[in-house]
Parts: sequence; structure tokens; C-alpha cells
Amino acid sequence: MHAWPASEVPALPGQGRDLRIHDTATGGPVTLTPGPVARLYVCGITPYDATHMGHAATYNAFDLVQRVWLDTKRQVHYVQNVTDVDDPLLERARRDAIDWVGLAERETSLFREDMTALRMLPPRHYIGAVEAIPGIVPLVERLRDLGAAYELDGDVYFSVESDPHFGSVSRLDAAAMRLLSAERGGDPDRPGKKNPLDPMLWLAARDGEPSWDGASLGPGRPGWHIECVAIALDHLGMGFDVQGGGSDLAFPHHEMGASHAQVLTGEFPMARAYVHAGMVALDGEKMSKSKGNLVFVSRLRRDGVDPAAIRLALLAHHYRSDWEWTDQVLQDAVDRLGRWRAAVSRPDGPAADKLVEEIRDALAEDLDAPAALAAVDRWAALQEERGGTDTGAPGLVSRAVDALLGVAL
Ligand code: 5CA
Ligand code: ZN
Repeated sequence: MHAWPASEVPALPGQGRDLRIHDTATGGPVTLTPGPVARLYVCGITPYDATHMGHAATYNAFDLVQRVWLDTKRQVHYVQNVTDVDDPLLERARRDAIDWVGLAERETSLFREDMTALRMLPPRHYIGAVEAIPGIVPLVERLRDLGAAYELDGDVYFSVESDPHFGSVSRLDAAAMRLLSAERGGDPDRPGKKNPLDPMLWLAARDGEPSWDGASLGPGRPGWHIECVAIALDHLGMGFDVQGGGSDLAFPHHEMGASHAQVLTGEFPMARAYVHAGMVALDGEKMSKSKGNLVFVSRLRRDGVDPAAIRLALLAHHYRSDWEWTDQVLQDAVDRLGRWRAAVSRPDGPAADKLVEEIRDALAEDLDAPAALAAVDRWAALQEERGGTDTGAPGLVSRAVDALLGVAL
């Protein structure tokens, strides 16, 4: 499917920094040194409702990853999926008595508009689960032929015991895994499974649900984890630089996906770093489509909120922290945007070369966007208090804030 238009990324003087980032699999920081083309896979939306601030915060984190790499003069091969067929989407379509295809298309379109407005750089490949099915079927067949998958009443499950590295992404114990599996789309209590954690690879056709030709698997539809694996392996191959998503994807989604890929290819690891963004809450609870406690990007835009202010509200929180969306968070961002715009609208100002380096340093150190904002705040305060004589400074600040933070002043 098509992605969305890219906003231009201004080139900056000087040299960008290599990114040091927290890797869930090792539990500590790793310095990433991709080749000339960095490879990034970020899990996309399940399009049954509009983009909320939690989604936006997660995509903001990986947009920063991309911008740091672009600043090191690398290209970025970025792939994102759309889970355009899955249980929650079908359930919502049934609840609202609408066509699931139409629902997915409508919400995916809205997501593209939100991403464009927020200046999130698009993926090079934006791939739907449905269009990936012809590539998924042979992978499931291969897993079965390798003895890593088994059939249960026509459905096909992956055997987690087939991967000696299983557990290496989330590093959770079996009890914690079992709990999360039940919460996040797994079926640990289904009788007949070899291991309660085993995830579905291929779901045999059910009455009233869409299904596709599965060759030797029979008609059905793909499980969730194999969807992302098929898309990632097809477009990026093994050993790509970053697998990304919110922290709720570390287990089971990224754990299972890594296991599928590792068994399929005999290589380890699937990704060099597994990077997870914290959860955004509203009224004390994780913002989620299933709970319905949502603040939508599109709603704020309709209410006349400048997308640059939404973006600044996201950037004011470290990507790894869990945080709460409030009206005050947005108001602070609106105020900051006003101060920054006033500061760069003057013909001259305090020299800004050091500021560019401070933004680079902050982002290179585990994407510390709040520190980057603080550095720009200091420059804007200096501009307001004393001004300066550097005629290139306001333009340089605008370009740096755009290129590195995705905020157009
Ligand atoms: N389609 C799958 C991934 S393959 C999926 O998880 N879709 S989603 O629409 O539920 O979420 C899209 C992304 O937003 C995921 O990375 C998820 O971790 C992230 N996300 C969801 N809710 C929040 C939240 N409250 N805060 C931060 N990130 C969130
Ligand atoms: Zn995914």
C-alpha cells in the first residue's frame, strides 16, 4: 500500500552522532553502527480506530531514530506494516455493523494524514497484512516442515521450544510470559497445545470471517507475529538494525517474531536492537482502543491545535518513560512553540552552532528529546533577554529543529 508524503529534511552543517539506544534484549544501551543504509522495522497500527497520542508518541520515537541516522548521512530503509486483518479489527467491524475492509481503509487513511501533519517521515515500504499473505503461507509451511509448527484442529501453532533463543528479547520468566500472553492476543489456556505460550501461525477459516488460500495449510488467515516477520524478512532481511514498537509489543509480539525468524533462517538475532517506547496514559490508565480512553491526533487537529504543538508535547517526554496526557501537557507545548517561533522570527540572534551540537548530543544519547528541548529553550530565552548579532542563527535553529526534531517553526 502507499505510505504518506515525506517532509523535507534540511541538511545541517557538521557531523551527526551515532545513536546509543536502550536495547530491551540486553537490558542496556547499545551503540548502533549501521552500514550506509540503516534498516528499521516499526510495527504499524491495527486500523480499527483513529491514531491516539500513544501511537503518535511511539512513532515519534522512531522518527527520531530515523532523523539521527539521516544526520549521520546514512540512508534509512524503513519498513512499517498495517495489521489490516486481525481479531480486534473484525470485532469492531462486527460491533458497528460495517465492512471490515472499509473500516481498515478509512482508519489507515486517517493515520496517513496524522503522520503527515506531524511530520513523521514515511516508511519506504508500507505493507498491509492482507497483501503479505502470499509471502506468509510459505513461511508457515517451512516452519511446519522444519518441525517447528504443529496443527491443532486445523489451526497451525508455532512451537516456542524450537528456538533455543526463545525468551531473549523480553527476558521474562514463564509465569510472566503466560500472563502477558493471555492479555495480549494469545490463547495459553487452549487445550491440546504443546506449550501454553505457543502462538498461532495460521488460523483456519471460521464461519463469517474472511479467509485466504493457504496452499497446503488450507484456507485461513495469518497469525499476528508471522505477519511482521514475513514483511521484515522480505524487505530488510535478518540482522536489521532496529525492531521497534511500544513496550506492550516486547512480549509476546517481538519475542515470538524473533523466534519465528531465527528458526526460519537459522540466524540470530533477527534485529540488532529491540527498542520499546513507554506507554501514554489518560486518567491513570494506558490509552488504548479497547479501553476507549483516547485523545486522537485528528480530533486535536480538527479543534485547531497546531500539529507542531502536538509534536512538541510528545517530544517533551523521554520516549522510554510512561507518561500521562493532560491538557497542561498540550498547553505547555503550545506556549513553547510560541516562544520558539518568536525567537526564530527575528533577523539575528545569539550564535547557534553550539545549540545544534547540544541537540545532536541529546538525541544520540538514547533519544533524550527533553534535553534537546531544554537546549532550544535556553537559546530562545537568550534571544528574548539579550538578542544577538548572528544573522545566520535564527535560520540555523529553524533548520536544526526541523531536521532533528521534526518541528516546523
Ligand atoms: N498492529 C500491531 C503491531 S504489528 C499493533 O500493536 N497495533 S496498535 O494499533 O495496537 O499499536 C500501534 C503501535 O502503537 C504499537 O507500537 C503499540 O505498542 C503502540 N501503542 C499502542 N498504545 C500505546 C500507548 N498507550 N502508548 C504508547 N504506545 C502505544
Ligand atoms: Zn508488528
